Amino acid sequence: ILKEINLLPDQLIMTQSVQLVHSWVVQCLMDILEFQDKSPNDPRVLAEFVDTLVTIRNRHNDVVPTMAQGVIEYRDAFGADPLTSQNIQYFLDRFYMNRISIRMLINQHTLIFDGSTNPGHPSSIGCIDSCCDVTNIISDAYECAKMLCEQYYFGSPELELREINAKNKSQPIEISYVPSHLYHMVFELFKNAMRATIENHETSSTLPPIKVMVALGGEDLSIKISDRGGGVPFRKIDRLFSYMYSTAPRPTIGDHQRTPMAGFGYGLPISRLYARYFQGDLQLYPMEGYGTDAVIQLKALSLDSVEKLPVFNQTALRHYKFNQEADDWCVPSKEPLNLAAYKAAK
Ligand code: W6P
Repeated sequence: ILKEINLLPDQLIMTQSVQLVHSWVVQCLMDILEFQDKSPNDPRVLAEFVDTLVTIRNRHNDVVPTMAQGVIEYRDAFGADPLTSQNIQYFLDRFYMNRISIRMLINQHTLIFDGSTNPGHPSSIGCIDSCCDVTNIISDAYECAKMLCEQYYFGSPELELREINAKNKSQPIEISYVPSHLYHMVFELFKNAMRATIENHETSSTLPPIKVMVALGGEDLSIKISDRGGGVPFRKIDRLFSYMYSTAPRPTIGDHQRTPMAGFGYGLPISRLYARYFQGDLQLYPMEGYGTDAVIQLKALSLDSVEKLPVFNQTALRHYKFNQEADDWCVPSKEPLNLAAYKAAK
């Protein structure tokens, strides 16, 4: 990742924010290297290692808003050209995927080396729940989004939740998963769905409910969250996932008290990374004028849920170096529409 940071546009690397994040990454590498000659069998070394991991985790708490600050500084100074946007998108998807993985490993290690088991969650090993109750987490995330929504808008759409467990008709839907990841994704989608619903029904007295469908099949667990918030033009969907184009207000670093309702900017792309991290995905299907379906696909089988990580190789390098090639599809709007009129005008 350090190598990839160095391939970013110079003016972005030079921002104070990216320098800061870079220094954190370097420091963490050095902290970890301290342990290369120490014995993992010595309990004091293990305790010291847990302390180091906790220090590392805390040091990186504000990476996302800090990087966002750097991108905003760059965008304000040099504009948002599609090429740089593509580079930043490629980099941040990989950088944040790496971060999700490392934080998950740190959490796993600190929870397990803590020595105690979690009595409330006998099916959990560290942060992995082998019987993660999907519907339960969806309801919790809905309730929390609803509270936020009511603070902002003095009202909130109802939830209509349906589920089908095709594997085991009468059983609750359970998969092996990291509950906090699932919560993060559905919470983000609920905030967006609620905001769209309310802003699209400002003049009406009733709010259409948010409808959620959960299905467990032989391979996939699918969650569809449908709102009637008027949708988004299909052309603009990519921007909702863009680190550069998402019109986030300047994030306040260190201020975790006031989380904005929706539109922090990085909620959707990072939620999609959580889904992809265990080989799933998150997609939006808008119907402009009506509403939006947000669909999360996850692997139902733990054997399929293997982590997805970036590797730095020639292909990655090429993404940073040679992505300014010509388009291999024509752009119809830039061609003369009516050749006769075009000639007459000339
Ligand atoms: C919208 C925009 C959006 C993003 C994510 C999830 C749901 C929705 N609904 O209108």
